[in-house]
Amino acid sequence: MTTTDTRDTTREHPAWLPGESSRHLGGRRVYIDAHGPLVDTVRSEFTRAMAAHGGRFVDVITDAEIVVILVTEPMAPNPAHADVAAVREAAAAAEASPLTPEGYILARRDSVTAIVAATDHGALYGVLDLMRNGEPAPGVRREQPAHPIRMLDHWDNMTVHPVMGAVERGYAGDSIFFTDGEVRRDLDRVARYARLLAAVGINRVAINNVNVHRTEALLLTDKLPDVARVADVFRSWGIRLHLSVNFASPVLLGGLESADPLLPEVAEWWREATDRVYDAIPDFGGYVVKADSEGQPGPFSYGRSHAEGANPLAAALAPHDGIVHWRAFVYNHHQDWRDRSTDRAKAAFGHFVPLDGQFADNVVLQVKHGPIDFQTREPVSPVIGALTHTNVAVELQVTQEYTGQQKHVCYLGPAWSEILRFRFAGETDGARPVADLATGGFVAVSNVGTDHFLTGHPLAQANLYAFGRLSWEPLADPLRILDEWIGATFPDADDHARAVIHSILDSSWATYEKYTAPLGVGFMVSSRDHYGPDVDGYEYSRWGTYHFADRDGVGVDRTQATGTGFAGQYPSPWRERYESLAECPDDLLLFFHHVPYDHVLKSGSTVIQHIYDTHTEGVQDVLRSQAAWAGLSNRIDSATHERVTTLLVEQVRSAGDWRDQIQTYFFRKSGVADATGRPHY
Ligand code: GCV
Repeated sequence: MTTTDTRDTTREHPAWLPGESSRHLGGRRVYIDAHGPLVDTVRSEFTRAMAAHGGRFVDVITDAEIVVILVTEPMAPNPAHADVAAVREAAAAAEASPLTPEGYILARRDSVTAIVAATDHGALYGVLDLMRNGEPAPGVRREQPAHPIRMLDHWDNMTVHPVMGAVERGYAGDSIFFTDGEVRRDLDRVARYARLLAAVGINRVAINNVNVHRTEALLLTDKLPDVARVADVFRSWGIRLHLSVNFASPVLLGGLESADPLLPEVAEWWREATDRVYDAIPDFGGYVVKADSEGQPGPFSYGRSHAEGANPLAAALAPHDGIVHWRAFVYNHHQDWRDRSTDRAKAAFGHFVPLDGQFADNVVLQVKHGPIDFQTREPVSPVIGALTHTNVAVELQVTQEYTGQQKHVCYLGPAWSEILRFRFAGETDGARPVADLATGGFVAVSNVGTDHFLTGHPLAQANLYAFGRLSWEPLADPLRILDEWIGATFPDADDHARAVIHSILDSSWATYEKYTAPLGVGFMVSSRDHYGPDVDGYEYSRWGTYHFADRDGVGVDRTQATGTGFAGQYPSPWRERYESLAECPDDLLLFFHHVPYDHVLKSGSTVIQHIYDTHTEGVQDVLRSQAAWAGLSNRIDSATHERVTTLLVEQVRSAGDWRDQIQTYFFRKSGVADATGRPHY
């Protein structure tokens, strides 16, 4: 079955912005008193919208229906501006509490919409808000990002990698940046992607895979002029380009004998290479480094710590305002399954927490949200709570590696929201959520490719949208964000159609969880491609991802009392909660405990009956979604309807496969009959 459409001859789906021009900007009289490179982008959006829908620029503010102005500190009183109520109110709000560089105020009064910002970046974001959401409600609304770093990482390869393809863990066609070992000549699609990203507040993009193979290593040197072309495209949308680099670059590219980070010639190589990057790309964002992880080289080869490894790269970037994103995904991937003392979940804490305070100021430690690997359900990584003198970015995965690979509907906004709201100190007054601990911002792995819908599954666009919006406003309600996305993406859909789309997506993560690995135990996926069930697929492997099911019970004992001790990496009260069988939340029970099948959950069900029931329910949920979607056939565009219809057939098949294999596996292991009398194989 073909689930992606990589024809480049047709324009891709417009997603949450109108493809060519915004009808929200057209047909209006527009006054712009602002300047800067990003205001040029704003002006050209208005020009295109006016060509398509009418409207014109005016010279006198009192003639305007849309006003875009920059305010400075202190604000120069401009009597003409003060005559327009929307402007007056927006400017007063800006004066009362100064705008941050990317912030803006939207005000609407007497048929005039005013966008007031302090920089061209803020003005761009204000106009993009208007394009996405249409006219604001009467009144004054202030928007500003919670954090200045809101970034997407691409795992794109330049050549089709024999195992991983064009995009590692990509499910939406080929790379939009690279083809045949080169940067694409035609970057129109990148420009449209950049516009979409800016509209949800993304301001940094790393364009190549963190697994940096030989060809991709050259992006840092020989291929720089081509990288600069991509950076030019992103720049007009206020997005800085980053590169993933190979830690051994001084050897691979520079011909040095060693990449030992403490050797002066190695530090010098990084400085010179970095200076050349900035000659080509003055606003270059920095490096992403996966070191000593899954075969990538790193400082361990030279007996150096990760801080010693990161700091010379940081020193090379610092004079240019660049950042090193250093990934904390470091663990032993040659584990012996017989060895019960090693626990992959504990690895990152062990490597990085002792180094707290040793990283340079422009190093951001990029920590996956959970201690294992983007599973459907994991506890929040304790590393995020433990580092108090290191910049930490929370890494999420928009590409659905373990959550249905953009063949299954799985809206991840609610999952990310739980992570961002998690409080290591418990529910006490003043306890800070993860959203506040992310001093290095938010990063996610993108889900985009050359597919017509950008994301393979049209409804997977909602995940890209939600990541952007949550990185701007981490405590926003993910279901409100979902409705925003539906409104912007299906502008012509009636209320019924919008409600149906909402109902299919809102609980789709919970549904996916029901029919896959139970109660937080994780994996149970095919080890070949991480798609579909294979309960023992990783059970005797070297990757450290086990469930330990036997005839009596299932789960990983990570307690301090009798298990690996991982629970002890949390501060109180979570350390005690996770340790205690009675207090551990049901949805993480098998992540922390090995329990007998007749263990009674807080829900009142036994573990085995929960497994039987949820797997049946999960498939029923998908069947309901399928029926609901079928009812939309004449209510939304036919291309989207057809693609989702095809994918739902696959989701129903795959969910049924999961249900049958999981139920059968546990029935055979435990010998416990299903209390409802359901037959198992
Ligand atoms: C880019 C998981 C994925 C790998 C990925 C790795 C990482 O192990 O399966 O494909 O590599 O995470 O995040 O570096």
